[in-house]
Amino acid sequence: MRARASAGALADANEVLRRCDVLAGISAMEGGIERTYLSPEHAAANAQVAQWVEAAGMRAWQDLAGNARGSYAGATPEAKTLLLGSHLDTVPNAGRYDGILGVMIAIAVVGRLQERGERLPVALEVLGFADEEGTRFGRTLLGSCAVAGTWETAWLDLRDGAGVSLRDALAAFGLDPDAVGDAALDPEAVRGYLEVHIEQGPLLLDAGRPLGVVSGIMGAKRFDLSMEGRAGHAGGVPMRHRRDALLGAAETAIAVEQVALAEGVVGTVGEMRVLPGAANVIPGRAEFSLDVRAATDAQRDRAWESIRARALDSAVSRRLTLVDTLRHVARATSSERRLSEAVEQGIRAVTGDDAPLELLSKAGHDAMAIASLTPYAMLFVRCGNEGVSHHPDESVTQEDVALAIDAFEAAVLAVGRS
Ligand code: HGY
Ligand code: MN
Ligand code: MN
Repeated sequence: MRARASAGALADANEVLRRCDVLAGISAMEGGIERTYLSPEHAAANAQVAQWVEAAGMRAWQDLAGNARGSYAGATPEAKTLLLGSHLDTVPNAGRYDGILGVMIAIAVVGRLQERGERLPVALEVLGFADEEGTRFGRTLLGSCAVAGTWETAWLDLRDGAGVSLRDALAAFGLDPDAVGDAALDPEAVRGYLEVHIEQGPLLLDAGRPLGVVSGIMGAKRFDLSMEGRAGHAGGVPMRHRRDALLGAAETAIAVEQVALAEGVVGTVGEMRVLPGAANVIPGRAEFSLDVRAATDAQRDRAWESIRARALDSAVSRRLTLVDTLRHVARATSSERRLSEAVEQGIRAVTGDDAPLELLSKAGHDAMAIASLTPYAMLFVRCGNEGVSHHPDESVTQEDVALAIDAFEAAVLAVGRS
């Protein structure tokens, strides 16, 4: 099976990739990509996306949560709305396609309908979600939760690394903190949600496939953990008298890997702070993150219990105090069968692959939040460079993006006309 993209699709892909490069240049980080929720870069990216949204024949606007939006009316005013999109925010030192590619492809597909003057029995709404990663406030999917109707006012008290509350950051961005929840859509008015995203793993690459369909998204929990011991002189305190907080944290990080391998889940300690943080002082305190994910919520929670037990053993043996705080929960979700069949049909049509690869996503996506509002399906695009993501080496090919645009258009038309 050797898929060939059309010349038109290659040109569209070229423009999509160019736009990803433009957005990569809107960054708070010197020499890298970082764009976080309610930052000046968020505002600049939304302004740039609005220009592309209008050029594609949509009404460009920003919703009450700061998501970039594009509205393309259906053939009749009472038409339901099919949601298309992904996210525009990034992790620190990010790749340029995670989230952004999906928004650019959604805009490209609507642009094709506009060029043909085609209206569907559904309206189309492109959403560029403002905070899928949770980089600034630690809780992810804030933009898509607002649209899904699962926004929690308690989140307004979340604070970023500089101590700025989400409430103050929303107000400084020009949004009304108490109105964010009003961004919620009416489930009755929505037809479904389709998202294109890079795979962020090596499976499509290893299988020699440009595209894949997503069966579901792993459930995730994120925790803030701390080990409290006693700081002391790096020379004067005998080894057996120490209550070294870093060693408790390090033993816990090793336990995360061992439990994940034993229980078939994924676990990551991505952040760690050692206090007071001096070469000649025994660490009195270690603060670290834990991200644990699994195909089912029960499996995820069992793994957390195993990890917590190991952390507690380490704390007791080292006379440390362990504190764990749950920071984020996202339940495991499955894509919807008929929407996924439309995505599969799109993949078959453009690649000739009569058995498209189906993948469970270990990465989280806005679709898991939107699943509370309406059913979803996702189209994955092959990642190059061994599937690396959340890294500047994140890569896709023009050919695969061209195939993704054609496949996504086919899926949107199939769902929109059904
Ligand atoms: O963490 C994730 O899986 C996603 O990239 N936010
Ligand atoms: Mn990401
Ligand atoms: Mn993403």
